[in-house]
Amino acid sequence: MSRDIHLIGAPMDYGADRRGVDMGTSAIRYAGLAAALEDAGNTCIDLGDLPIPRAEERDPDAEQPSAGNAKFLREVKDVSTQVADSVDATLEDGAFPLILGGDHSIAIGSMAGSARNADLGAIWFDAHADLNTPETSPSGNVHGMPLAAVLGRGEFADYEWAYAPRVREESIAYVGLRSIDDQERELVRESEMTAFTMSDIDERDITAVVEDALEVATAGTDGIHVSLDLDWLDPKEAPGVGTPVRGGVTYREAHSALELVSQRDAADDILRSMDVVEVNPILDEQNETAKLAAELTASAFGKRIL
Ligand code: B3U
Ligand code: MN
Ligand code: MN
Repeated sequence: MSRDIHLIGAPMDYGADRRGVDMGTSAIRYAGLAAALEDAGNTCIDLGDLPIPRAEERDPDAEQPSAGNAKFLREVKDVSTQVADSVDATLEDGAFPLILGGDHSIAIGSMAGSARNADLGAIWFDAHADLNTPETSPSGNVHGMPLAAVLGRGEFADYEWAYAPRVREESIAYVGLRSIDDQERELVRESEMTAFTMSDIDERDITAVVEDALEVATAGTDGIHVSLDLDWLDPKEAPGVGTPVRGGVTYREAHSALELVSQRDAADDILRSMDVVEVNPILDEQNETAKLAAELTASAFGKRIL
């Protein structure tokens, strides 16, 4: 499936604890993403970065909307709205929105925009469940909450910029979970989402797990969102992330997973939007994690060895 891809940069770090993830958009571009996508048979237009004020420029006295323990909610709202509008406009143009982060809070806007005019499934490639609400979050960092936000859980039910009613829990599949907070574990267990942990990958292998995840996300939906958090990979492969967790997927497993997504897309035209998040160049080694992000994205868009 050859696609007209529009790159949307979201240099966002208000959702994470550590500075530097805002530079992920530049690092992934520098790693050759656009050329890799074109080599794989797509066209690619870079829409540039959305205007997101740097932490140093914000007004610390400005009032924040109340949402328990969620930090920088005003900034998150602004960025989510910008991302959602840009994703929606790209889809209206008949192009494919590929959003570069930035921390994982940008997925609120990616999914909210992608689900404005469609029933949207999702595959969440991540070490973390990202299902905390402001009430359960141990950190207050919104990058640990994007799924709760689009599902309208807790206080997010009142935020029209976050809650995306056309994303249903039963159409979301996690792949590769291995770090979940205590209260969040209960939320995942009680939810209608399908959660494939690293143990499932150990037992069944990546192919079987990703095929099942594709079934979950495509059944009864108009298309799927793929959210690729680079901390999904083992830190040996992807050191440049803010919250590394040992025991992640290998380089080969990661490519294999995204190739499966691409093969299914070639057959059934399932992909609607994708984001690539949590690359932190300050913590990276020689831009390796950004290069990996670019390579894996190319695999999702048709790159093959032969
Ligand atoms: N679950 C923790 C940690 C975390 C979530 N996502 C990332 N880290 N990248 C939290 O803060 O909610
Ligand atoms: Mn995440
Ligand atoms: Mn993560």
